Amino acid sequence: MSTVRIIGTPMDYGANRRGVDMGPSAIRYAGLADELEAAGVDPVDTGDLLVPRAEARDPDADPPTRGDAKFLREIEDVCSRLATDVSETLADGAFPLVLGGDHSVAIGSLNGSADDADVGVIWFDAHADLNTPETSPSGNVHGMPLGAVLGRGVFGQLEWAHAPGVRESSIAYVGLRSIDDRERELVQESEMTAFTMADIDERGITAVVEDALAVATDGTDGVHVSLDLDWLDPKTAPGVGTPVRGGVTYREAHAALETISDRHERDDVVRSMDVVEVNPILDEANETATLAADLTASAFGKRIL
Ligand code: EXY
Ligand code: MN
Ligand code: MN
Ligand code: MN
Repeated sequence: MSTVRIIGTPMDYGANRRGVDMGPSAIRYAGLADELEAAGVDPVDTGDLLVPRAEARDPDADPPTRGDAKFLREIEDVCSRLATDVSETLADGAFPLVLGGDHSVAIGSLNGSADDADVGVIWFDAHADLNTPETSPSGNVHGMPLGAVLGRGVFGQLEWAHAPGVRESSIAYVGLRSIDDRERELVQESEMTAFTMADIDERGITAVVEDALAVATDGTDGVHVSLDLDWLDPKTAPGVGTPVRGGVTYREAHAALETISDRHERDDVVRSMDVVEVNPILDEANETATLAADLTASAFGKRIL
């Protein structure tokens, strides 16, 4: 039985709304470990990474905005430690499952996963998350993790952020529907593959995810799956900070993660995963965290029969 190491990363420095730091607790409370056991894996919860409270920041210290990225120093501190935990988990032969936290935690997960490997990425998200401090309209780093790992803009000089083992041509978006104007150009000019909601409407989720798997496995040592809960329609996943209408349904989301796990069972292709942007303050009776736990179990092989 394979061991899944759960690494909680209760960080909200990258988001524009507070509360996403409670995501790891909410997902655990929703029964993640039991769900994973039922899926046939051995979950080992390593607890939460220490994330200093924003309120404990010394008000006389340098301002938290560096360039046009808010809390970049704090995010560097957390992501550097997370990268070490993820790469050690892989070296121990276990599977790192990172619970966010806002999506900037993926800078740490991907730097850890691609520490010593070429890693493909499947990015389930309403958003492209490809900004840099130079292009971001908000300064929120949760809109920048892919820009960071690709070493775009100022991130090219930041070793903790840039992950050279992640190549543009090995990244596939699934479910895009909210892109800034500048980001649209960046996606179109890039070598990334972008499957939008329109592609899912036209072709169906299973065919799209199979194509995304083909992109992310081609010439790589394995795949990182990044699941942003705002990928789903807000009617199904209300507890997120940046909801966008027109997302995937409950069934489409399950079918997507089941497609990933079917492929993984055949070829052992998935090496790491993060589940991010669950905001319990904005949720309805832990519905979004419960969905996050459920979808994660589907990714690890839970089935109806
Ligand atoms: N593109 C916008 C920005 O960069 O501010 C919104 C980003 C939202 C990111 C969410 C978590 O996926
Ligand atoms: Mn995101
Ligand atoms: Mn998003
Ligand atoms: Mn790096």
